[in-house]
Amino acid sequence: AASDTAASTDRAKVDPSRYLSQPLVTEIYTADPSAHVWDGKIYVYPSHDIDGPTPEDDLGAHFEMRDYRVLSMDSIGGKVTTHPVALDVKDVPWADKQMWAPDAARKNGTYFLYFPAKDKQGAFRIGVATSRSPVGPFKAAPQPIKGSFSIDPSVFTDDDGKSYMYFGGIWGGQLQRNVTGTYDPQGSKTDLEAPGKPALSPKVAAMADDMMEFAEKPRDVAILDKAGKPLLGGDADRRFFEAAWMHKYKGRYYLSYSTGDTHYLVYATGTSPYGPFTYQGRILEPTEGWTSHHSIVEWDGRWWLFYHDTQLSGTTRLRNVKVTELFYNPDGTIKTINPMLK
Ligand code: FUB
Repeated sequence: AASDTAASTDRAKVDPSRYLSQPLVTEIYTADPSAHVWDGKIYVYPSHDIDGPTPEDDLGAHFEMRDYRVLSMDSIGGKVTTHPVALDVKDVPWADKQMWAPDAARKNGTYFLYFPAKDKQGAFRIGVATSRSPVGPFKAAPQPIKGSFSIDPSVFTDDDGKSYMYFGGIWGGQLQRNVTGTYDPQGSKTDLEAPGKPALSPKVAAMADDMMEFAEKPRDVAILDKAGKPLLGGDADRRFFEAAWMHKYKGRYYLSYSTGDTHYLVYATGTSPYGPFTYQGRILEPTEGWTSHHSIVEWDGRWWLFYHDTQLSGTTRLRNVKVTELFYNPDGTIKTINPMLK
């Protein structure tokens, strides 16, 4: 992610009452919140940001996270508990560094933590770890998920019980280095470098019954404009960058994601978990800090957007997670949220 420390530090001096919502926790820095409701309680699986020594660059080398900690709460607006370390990179045999945005799932009483990390060759892969408790500790599988690559896994379970992993991210997320299915360290640094061609797509794969593997080769998730044409690589305000999330509202599938260098959270809708999805609009205008990453869940009959900004630190690498209510229009479109109050 590009450097914007000076700009965001200035914005951090803004009166806190101008923010739409306040950080969920202040004792640690957290980002990329994946929220789930299990047994009436809300669990948030965030990245755990730390202040490492690496300078900022366009590939996010400054996001040097080494472990995960789960947050939980009985209600939105209620007390938030920060749980002890759920998984440390030193306990993941294949992983070297950069424990980026995770997600979790539950099946038959087992909780699954899915996480990206760089392996010893510097390639992002996606790992899985299990626990009998939603807050861990989790035990990592010895190898990354076979056939996995890139970053930002999120696992959606449909009404029929079938689960799908969405994943991928360009630039530092390395999707552009995996176009052939094999990691190419010499591949393009950022994207396809073809602004007039279809943008790189997020990936989706159905999960095997045991939730430890893909049941199929990951497929491209097509994101189309209203005319049915794929969004192009040069369409930076709308094309996929990272942070895919799937939710279902009134029978329709909503794929939401970050546009990265243009800092929007946007969404596209479809009639199947595999897509294609038609671009609809923005969910969240740019927040403080370079990255934007979110999840959407229903709790107590209302819909909630978990997101992050850099209110506490004013520094892109040290983020804090937040939550705000999400509203739909009668036609199923989502009302755009401005994270800063006017
Ligand atoms: O937290 C590290 C990376 O920054 C995530 O994987 C991206 O989605 C972005 O938020």
